[in-house]
Amino acid sequence: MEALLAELAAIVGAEHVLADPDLVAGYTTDWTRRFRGSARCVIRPGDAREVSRALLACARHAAPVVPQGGNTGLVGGGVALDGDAVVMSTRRLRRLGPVDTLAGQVTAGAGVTIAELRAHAARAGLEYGVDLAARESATVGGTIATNAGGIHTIRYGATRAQLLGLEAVLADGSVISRLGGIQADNTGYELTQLLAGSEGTLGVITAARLRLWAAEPPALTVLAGLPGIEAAAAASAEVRSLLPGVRAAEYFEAAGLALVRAHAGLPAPLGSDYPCYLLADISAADGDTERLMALRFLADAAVAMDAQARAGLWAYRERHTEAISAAGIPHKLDVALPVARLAAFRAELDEVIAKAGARAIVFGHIGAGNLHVNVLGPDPGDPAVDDAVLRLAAAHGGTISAEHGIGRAKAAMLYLSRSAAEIAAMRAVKSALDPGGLLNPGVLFEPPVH
Ligand code: FAD
Ligand code: 2HG
Ligand code: ZN
Repeated sequence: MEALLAELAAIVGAEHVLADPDLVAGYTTDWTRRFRGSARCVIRPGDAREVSRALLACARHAAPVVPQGGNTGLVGGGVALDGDAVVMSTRRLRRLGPVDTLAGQVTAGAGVTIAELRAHAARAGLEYGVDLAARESATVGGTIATNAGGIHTIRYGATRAQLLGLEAVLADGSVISRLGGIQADNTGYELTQLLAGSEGTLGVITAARLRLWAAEPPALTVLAGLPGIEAAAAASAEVRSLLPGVRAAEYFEAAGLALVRAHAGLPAPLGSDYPCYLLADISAADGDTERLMALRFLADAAVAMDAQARAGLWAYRERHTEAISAAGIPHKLDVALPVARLAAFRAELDEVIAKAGARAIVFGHIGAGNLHVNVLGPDPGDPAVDDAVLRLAAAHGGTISAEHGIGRAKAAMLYLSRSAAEIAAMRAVKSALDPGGLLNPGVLFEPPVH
């Protein structure tokens, strides 16, 4: 152990090797507090060359490596659970290139946060397509590794769709780099996309070349009260069919709203209470506002046009995650369903949750068919409710992870969404690129990986 620490200190500098348990603790507990572990140390390399040399040193000492960005992941993929591992924090990889306005692209280091990237693009009159409530901490590398979705997925796609190339270090220390930003490039396997969503199991991403979009005019935000999820899905579809500029279509329910209001001290958003709510952001062109106001479901709705009022409405949706965490340690089950199955899934979910003696807070990105089922009550170590909810989603033709990934939380249940043939192919890729199982063992696949 001492030998490994000395080697790592020689590579990244002693000040960037953290072994003091108090300092390491922040890197070995996840954002939800459901996953707590320990690590030999945390290292904070400053560039791809240091990442490469550090990976080789860890391999020589048989120390597994857990890549970590902002540690906002919600499936336990970025924290070391057993004390042998080395956490490799990418937060020092903060190079942020000038915005290439001709191509509408930018190169960003893996440790740049989404808030920094979005602000950088905005200064050039452009927009980065991914945004999420964890924006102040979530990193470029972490969002690529999880293929993060977020509030604008229905407008711009998930992180994958923003990705034109990346720089990454593979388990054997080799560096792959495609940061040239060439959009038309048919030269064999698409390694960039292979690493997107790989959750730190195939390589350590050190930088990325990202697509930027033309900034849209300030959006209009609408919050409407509705009688049920079916009505919310129908309202979301109605807005999208009538207006081209829908940037977000989000969903939450009375139980979540009550938690958020109590936690944040917010007033009721509308004159009456409703079972559920649709929050939509619309980049309205001339004439669209009148068409919007004519929509039937807007019987009781708040409409905000200026930034402060819009933020006020968004708080009811965006503060769900923190309000739930303040109430307990949640089981986070992030499913997506065919939109036509949402109502049936939601009705049966109540029975599953009642059987578990738990309570569920349900919200999400309804425009993408994505529901975040947060279950409070069961012990953090008890997977029974996870199993039941994910089985229910699979039975309705849904996926067990819409945007947060598989991580450690769902590795044992990957088979619910992927066939045996697919899992075998995925394991073959893992074994080819990381034959020693150096990177993030236990994430995505249950061990052993061979
Ligand atoms: P981490 O949590 O540090 O790591 C996540 C995974 O990526 C781990 O498996 C880790 O090993 C791997 N990883 C990290 N960096 C690298 C790298 N450089 N190279 C290789 N592997 C790496 N997610 C959504 O999709 N949509 C949302 O709307 C959303 N909202 C959120 C709101 C809140 C309040 C919170 C707390 C989380 C939210 N998340 C959301 C989840 C989380 O923010 C995303 O999963 C995000 O992509 C994680 O980024 P991170 O930098 O924190 O990564
Ligand atoms: C969101 O959409 C995030 O707010 C977090 O994906 C979801 O806390 C959650 O379950
Ligand atoms: Zn989400």
